[in-house]
Amino acid sequence: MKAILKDLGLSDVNPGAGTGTTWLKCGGEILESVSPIDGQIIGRVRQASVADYDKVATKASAAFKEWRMVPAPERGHIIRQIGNAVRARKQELGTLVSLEVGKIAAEAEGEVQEMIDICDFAVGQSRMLYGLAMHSERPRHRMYEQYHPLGPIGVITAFNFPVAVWSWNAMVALVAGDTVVWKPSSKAALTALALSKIISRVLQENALPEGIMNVVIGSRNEVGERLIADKRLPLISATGSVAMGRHVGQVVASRLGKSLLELGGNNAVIVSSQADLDLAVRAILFGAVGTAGQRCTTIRRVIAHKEIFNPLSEALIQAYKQVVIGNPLEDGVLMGPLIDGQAVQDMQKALKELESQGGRILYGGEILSGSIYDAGTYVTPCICEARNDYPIVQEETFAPILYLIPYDTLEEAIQYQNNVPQGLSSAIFTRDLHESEIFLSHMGSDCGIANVNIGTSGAEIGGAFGGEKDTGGGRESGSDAWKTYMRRQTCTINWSREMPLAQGIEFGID
Ligand code: UN1
Repeated sequence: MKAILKDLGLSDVNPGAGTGTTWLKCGGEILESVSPIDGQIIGRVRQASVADYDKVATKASAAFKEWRMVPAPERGHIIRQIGNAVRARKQELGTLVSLEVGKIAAEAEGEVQEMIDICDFAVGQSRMLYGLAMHSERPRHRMYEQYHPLGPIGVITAFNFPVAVWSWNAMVALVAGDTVVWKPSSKAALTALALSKIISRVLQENALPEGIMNVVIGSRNEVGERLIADKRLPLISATGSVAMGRHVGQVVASRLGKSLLELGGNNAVIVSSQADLDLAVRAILFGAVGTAGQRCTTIRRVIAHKEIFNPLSEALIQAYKQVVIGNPLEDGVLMGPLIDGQAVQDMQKALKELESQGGRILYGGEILSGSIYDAGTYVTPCICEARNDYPIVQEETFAPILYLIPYDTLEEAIQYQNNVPQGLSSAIFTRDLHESEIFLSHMGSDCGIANVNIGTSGAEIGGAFGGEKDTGGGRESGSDAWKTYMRRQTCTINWSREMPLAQGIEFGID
């Protein structure tokens, strides 16, 4: 462990604020990064105070003036180097992610791969920051739109994707000509520092000024509040719970800033009587148990046709029984610990509520004890029978709890699927074209992501990622999500020697 930390440039106590090239002597309290695998302290961070945050934001504002003048393809050239540097450290970064948040190695490296992929995407985007050209209604006029860099951007990220989700925002913001102030989750502070160090090296090698890529680790109540209220940051992109996003959205809106919110999901898979059940079981296993149920895209509900409800639940229980739970760095382990003791308690509380509301646990849900389990936060993944309208089913519990809900008609299934406050991801398993097209049509899923014959999680970076309703409405990562990180300008140029007005208005003196 020590060797990996050293290799990633981390020491026993690390400064919690940096401007890309300089690390601040921070004035906040010491934060211990505790591994959920065994409760051991991995390293420490001297957190940033509000004053430290202010210094960083000042640097980010100053650097924006320079970074925006670097031609976009040149910015892409820097991002290519960042992507290559991360490629060279993929395994070490993956291990740190496993140690800090408890993901199994394959998934931890998978999210580092997401960062590498978004870097490649951003390099390509650097030559494709296109605006449209329109035909003016006035003679000898030219009209077009262009996209300019927006400013220093605030990025708040959650513990569960400490590499990928930040990079979707940060790499796209960088290519857009923005500077970034990143406030990562305190539960994944070391991963954030390791990434920041990799990027610092690239920025330094290219003799770029400080303030382009900044990180601030500090308390949510002080540093977080200051960041979201900071008028210098025209856009705040925040990933996390609905409650957090509601607050961030309100504070940012009150200063008329822009916010990009990627909040909770309550993702369902409809399994039709026409489904390939084997395919469905494999997808549900990964979607519900992967990352120990701590993805915003985790499958939380399976809405199963009555005809296949019993065989499907039997097959899922058999599959769940084979899940090896343990140290996420060991071969063969499919599920690591939950992030912390609070998450274990939240899961237990949700299961109690389910039972009091009339639901039934079919498999799992225990807290594991004995040997390695005692020092960590391990549970067995859980399958329950439930109804969609139970209050607990309407909520996102960030744990591996899967609710099985029977349905009769596709119309009813879609109604259940949509009848929750959240709207992130959704899927249908069917071999019937008619059913899948209904699901994808405007009378179908109301989510930001809708899949056929694949699960709800594991989205590719090339698509726009995000969801509707309480999920917040933001879109990040691929497609045209880059536009959120830029300001659009409509330009009209008169190359005639006349002054015609739009709408044919005559106005003036002879
Ligand atoms: C999240 O949980 O916040 O689609 C993001 C997925 C991953 C990202 C999840 N690519 O599951």
